[in-house]
Amino acid sequence: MTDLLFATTNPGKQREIRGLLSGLPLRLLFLNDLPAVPEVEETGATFEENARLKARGYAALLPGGYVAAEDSGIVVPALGGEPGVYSARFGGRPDDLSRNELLLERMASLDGEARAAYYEAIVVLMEPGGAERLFRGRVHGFIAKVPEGERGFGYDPLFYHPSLGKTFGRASQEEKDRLSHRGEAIRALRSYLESVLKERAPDEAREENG
Ligand code: ITT
Repeated sequence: MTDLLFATTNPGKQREIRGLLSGLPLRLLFLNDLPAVPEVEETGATFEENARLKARGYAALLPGGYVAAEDSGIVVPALGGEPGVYSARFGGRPDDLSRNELLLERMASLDGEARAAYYEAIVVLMEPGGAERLFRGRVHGFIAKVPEGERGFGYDPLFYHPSLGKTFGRASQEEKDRLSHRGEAIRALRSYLESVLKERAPDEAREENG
């Protein structure tokens, strides 16, 4: 079975990606499944640049297999796009709880439409032949005034989705996957992989049968 290395160490992402890719005829690996590897620095100014940096930087770890990386974050237009690409290290704060506190502090004087926010995810896939493919997802919502719920990870207790009528922190995994930036991007990756694996399958079967 072909390997797909999804180059992330974030446990929340890993859990969601595993669920969204389940059942594919691929062996899914994460960075923690490999011996210690040097971290690729995320020096890009956009999610797309960082996703490409990570996918290219980790591609050599798995010659002959697929390597994917995702860069994502939450964007608040009223804060000039913050936290954006700095979502994982917003204000230098060390954990989700204190980053959420900082976001609430920064938004203390904002109401209504000024609390609009979106999550974005960019996934880059490096194919065994060296080709590079990009998949995107975005979900719009608002930053709640207080954290609600303990599900999900990161900014989920603050991310209120209007048609769901609750924060992602209160949503089930199925609800979040259906609506989220990651759900959209990984479903697009999944259908691409399904199509290439289907094309490859007859060739491989011929080769195996001699
Ligand atoms: P990897 O680079 O190893 O994948 P990371 O956490 O550093 O892990 P990013 O640089 O892409 O990944 O940062 C993504 C951050 O954006 C993440 O740490 C959260 O703070 C936030 N984020 C992204 N998607 C989220 C989601 O679905 N729910 C909550 N927060 C999310």
